Amino acid sequence: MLKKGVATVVKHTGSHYLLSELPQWNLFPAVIRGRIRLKGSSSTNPVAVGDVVDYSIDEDAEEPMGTIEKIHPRRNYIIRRSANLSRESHIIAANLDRVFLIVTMAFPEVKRAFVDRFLVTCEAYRIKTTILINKTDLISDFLEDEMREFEGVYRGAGYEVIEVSARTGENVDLVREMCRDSVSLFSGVSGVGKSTLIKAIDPTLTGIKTGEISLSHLQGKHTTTFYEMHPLSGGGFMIDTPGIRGFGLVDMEKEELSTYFPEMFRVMDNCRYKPCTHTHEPGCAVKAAVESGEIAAQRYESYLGMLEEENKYR
Ligand SMILES: Nc1nc2c(ncn2[C@@H]2O[C@H](COP(=O)(O)OP(=O)(O)OP(=O)(O)O)[C@@H](O)[C@H]2O)c(=O)[nH]1
Ligand SMILES: [Mg+2]
Ligand SMILES: [Zn+2]
Repeated sequence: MLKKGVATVVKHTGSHYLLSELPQWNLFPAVIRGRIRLKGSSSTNPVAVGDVVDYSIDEDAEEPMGTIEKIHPRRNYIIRRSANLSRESHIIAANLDRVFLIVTMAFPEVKRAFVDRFLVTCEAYRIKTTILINKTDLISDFLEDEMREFEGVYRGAGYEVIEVSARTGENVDLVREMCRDSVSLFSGVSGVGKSTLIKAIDPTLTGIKTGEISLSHLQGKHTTTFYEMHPLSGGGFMIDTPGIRGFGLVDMEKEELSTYFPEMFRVMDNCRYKPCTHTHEPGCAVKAAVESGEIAAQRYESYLGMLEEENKYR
């Protein structure tokens, strides 16, 4: 008999998708009917983990394989440009309640331009984002200063920054609590400990692979290769992702870019000219806030870098 229903995409294996009727966890495979295309999108993946879809499945078949008939409109999503100067984009995941951006102070070292790009994309889709500084068990006196400075910059901008350690369990209970009753996503470069942290949050999750840090490059080895949602025994669902190599912005008007920097958004109402690019205009409140130290110079420079990059694409 042909059964129809609504389910959430929890994994894309390359050849097919795995679906589950959340909040139930009843995995079954499915493929896309024909060529579902996102209207006007150049995305390389029409269906992403977290997508809610209509499906049909012949339950009497020997090896039932569902068909994805339709993708429901997305509440939000995270998208990045696939490679530098490419027009193609990749949807990382859709319909998220919260994103955790995982960084480490060393092994691998945090790249702030990457962090800022990532945060801008989350702001553009109004996704609540929390920064986790993992591997605090490795923090030495030298890194301690850098960590305090990092925290100052991002807390100052308005973000929640939490120190965690998958190894010692520091603040793991807190993160587990934040994940309850929601769909969350772990993102960050390879080797920051995304998969290790998920296993710390829910030790019953076996079968999640973690990788060593390459000692010659002090980087991760791209251990996780698929986007995959996991049910957490403490409640909620967590999407583990492959380490991101680079993060290009997609679909952003130059005029709106500064509104995705919360600390600029707070003061830009006082700029003399509107719209203001916060570059050359006299009476710019953002530039004044940078000069007074209220806005971190590093964040402002990231903003200028993104503006510059947007110019290249147009
Ligand atoms: N000292 C220390 N090491 C950690 C911690 N968390 C993770 N690691 C180590 O970091 C390395 C990489 O961990 P993974 O969980 O595979 O990293 P990942 O972010 O999932 O990496 P990709 O899947 O490649 O994107 C492993 O050797 C972990 O044991 C931590 O809190 N402290
Ligand atoms: Mg991983
Ligand atoms: Zn301005």
